[in-house]
Amino acid sequence: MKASISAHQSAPGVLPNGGSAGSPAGSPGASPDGSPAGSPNILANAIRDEALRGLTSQPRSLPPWLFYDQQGSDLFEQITELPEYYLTRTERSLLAAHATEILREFLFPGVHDAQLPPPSPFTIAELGAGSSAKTGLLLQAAIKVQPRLLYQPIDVSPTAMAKAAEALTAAMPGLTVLPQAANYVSGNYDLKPAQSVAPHGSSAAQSSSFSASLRPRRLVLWIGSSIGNFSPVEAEEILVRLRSRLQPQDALLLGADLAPNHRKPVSTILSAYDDAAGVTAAFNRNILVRLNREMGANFTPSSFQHLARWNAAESRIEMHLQSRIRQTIEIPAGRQPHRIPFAAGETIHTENSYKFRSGVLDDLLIRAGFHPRRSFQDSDGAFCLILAHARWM
Ligand code: AVI
Repeated sequence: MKASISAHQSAPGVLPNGGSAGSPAGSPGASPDGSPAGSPNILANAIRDEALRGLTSQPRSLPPWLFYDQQGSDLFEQITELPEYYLTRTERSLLAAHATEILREFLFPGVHDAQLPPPSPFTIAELGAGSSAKTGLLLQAAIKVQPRLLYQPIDVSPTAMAKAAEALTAAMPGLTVLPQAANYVSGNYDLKPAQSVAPHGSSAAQSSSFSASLRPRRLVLWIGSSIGNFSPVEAEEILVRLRSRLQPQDALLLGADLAPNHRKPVSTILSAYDDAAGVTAAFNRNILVRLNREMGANFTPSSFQHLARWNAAESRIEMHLQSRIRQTIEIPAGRQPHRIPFAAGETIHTENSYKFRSGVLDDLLIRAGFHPRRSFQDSDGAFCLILAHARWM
């Protein structure tokens, strides 16, 4: 069987090559995937508008999608390998341990028989797929169930997806990868159904009854704790938009970082966002480097200190850049530059990363039209994968 990569025609809301670089795997996005879509000019204008809006408001802020230029995406990849950043490796080990069970529950919800009927044809899609780093584990298990499989990664970065598609198809004969360059936050993406296939050797009459019971299904992955980079309201909107594209029997696999507990204290979470090697600090400051390059701003990145704070009331890590000194930043604009004064100690809020209680995730999924069926957690209760089917509505 030959593996193949197909290019998807541009959906509305597509970032051209040279737009924002790869969103984090599973990610990314956040948005990492909240980045705007359109031509390079639209992107440049969006950077300028959003950066100016955030920097001139009180408290000052910058949108986290600005992290992910090429340099920021590379730094994020390094973060995922840091000893302190438990999220990626924990999610990867959950996928490695439970891929078969996840697929079984997706295809045969609530069925515990040892003998299972042939499964419905299915496809796998992924929101904010980035480099699809962990997805291979699930695809490998899926291809054992269905030797010809369609995988539809959706991401703002065509380059990250193209690289991933090449590696995945080389490793998995029978896999077709159909990348879609789109911003999943806006909901402008397309989820292709699997082809309805009658089991081999069935008659025409049998195949029509099979196609009723073996309705093609879609499994959509939103993993990598990307949900954590959105406010609860935004996260629910993204889930509602996804649900509106699904049929009952389709399902979502959600990967989320969990709230602190006695085995994962706040200090563990804080270290994941303030590592000893300073990679997260460089990732945070890179946003200023990007504004200098792309808007002609005159930030001195080293005059801003990286801060990671635990906000218990909101159950989230906040990243800030704190001005070490009193200073004024200038951003060119026509004849008069924008002048942005900073007091010593004043911060720019750059990112939220929400940590969830599992009940909160279940409630969120139910409100968005899903039925959470199984949750998989590591032994420290640090991270979870939730499989949720689209509910009848
Ligand atoms: C992409 N996202 C899930 C990461 C997170 O953990 O919130 C982004 C990140 N920020 C700092 N470190 C990693």
